[in-house]
Amino acid sequence: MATGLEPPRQVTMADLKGKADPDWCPGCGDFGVLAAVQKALIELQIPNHQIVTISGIGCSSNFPGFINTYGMHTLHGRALAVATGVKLANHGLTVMVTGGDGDGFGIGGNHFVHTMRRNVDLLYIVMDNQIYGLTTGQTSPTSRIGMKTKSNPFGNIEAPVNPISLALAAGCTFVARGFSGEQKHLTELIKQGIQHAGFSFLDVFSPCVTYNHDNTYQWFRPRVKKLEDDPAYDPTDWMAAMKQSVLWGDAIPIGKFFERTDVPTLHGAEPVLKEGPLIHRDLRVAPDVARSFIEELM
Ligand SMILES: Cc1ncc(C[n+]2csc(CCOP(=O)(O)OP(=O)(O)O)c2C)c(N)n1
Ligand code: SF4
Ligand SMILES: [Mg+2]
Repeated sequence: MATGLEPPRQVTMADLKGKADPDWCPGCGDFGVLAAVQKALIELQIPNHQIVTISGIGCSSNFPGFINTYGMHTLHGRALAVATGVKLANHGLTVMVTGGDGDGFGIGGNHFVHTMRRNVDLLYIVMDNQIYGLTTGQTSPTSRIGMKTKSNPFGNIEAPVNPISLALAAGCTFVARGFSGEQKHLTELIKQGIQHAGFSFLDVFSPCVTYNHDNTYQWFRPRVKKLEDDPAYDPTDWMAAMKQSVLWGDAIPIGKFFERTDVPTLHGAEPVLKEGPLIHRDLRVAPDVARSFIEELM
């Protein structure tokens, strides 16, 4: 018989397993990201009723369906706007946004920049496969010059977005990059991103094994170098982070590029939220006040 005095139950993988199994292609990098997120939530012991996972549209954006938290599968490129609303309505929740490079840096590029400058307290994980996976292999904003895709059969001619430099320039307060082939390292970055008070951006190399035959696991593995392996690297140094962000070639840095903790979060700066989350407040308007508003507008 339950007495109500039992210690809180441990969060386990069984709690976080989604009701639907992922329908990603066998070998898709997104499996590694899902496993790392679940592991991070278990290590942090955050109960799933306190988590909301929000996405846009894409293979990667199907993520909320595969994890047992509250969630919303929204519109292409609009997940960050919805997540901002969720966080402002109840800033007691852990809010994660999950999506792809097309969703986040193409159609959602505008929201990406403004959500960072507002320092909305959430973790944004981009499963960056440098291609549009769901729509069967078109050029994305992070596809390299020369890459042949369904939409650029003679090779991409547009310079790619550099998500890390862009995040640093937009004032993002936590900027990191992971690789789905480096599970332990990725899990650690996810934990740090959740714990950071402010906007945490995590770009993850998450290979699309079906449509991107250039940026494969085999291509990334010898190139990725962990910033954490260099004891001289200081993640509070913005200039050093910017310098690392432009490196691409035989050595590609992964890890925490930058973090600062002196910027207020959007909900922390908003005077209306000082008394606590809106969700716990009585926001009803008294009938006489409502009537006077209506009369003023008539
Ligand atoms: C407004 C709108 N425009 C275009 C589409 C078609 N569309 C769906 S997903 C997608 C791109 C997905 O690429 P990405 O975000 O990189 O995700 P991935 O599938 O690679 O994980 C596009 C163009 C759409 N659903 N809605
Ligand atoms: S098409 Fe690519 S991104 Fe989509 S599930 Fe398959 S491997 Fe993953
Ligand atoms: Mg993609």
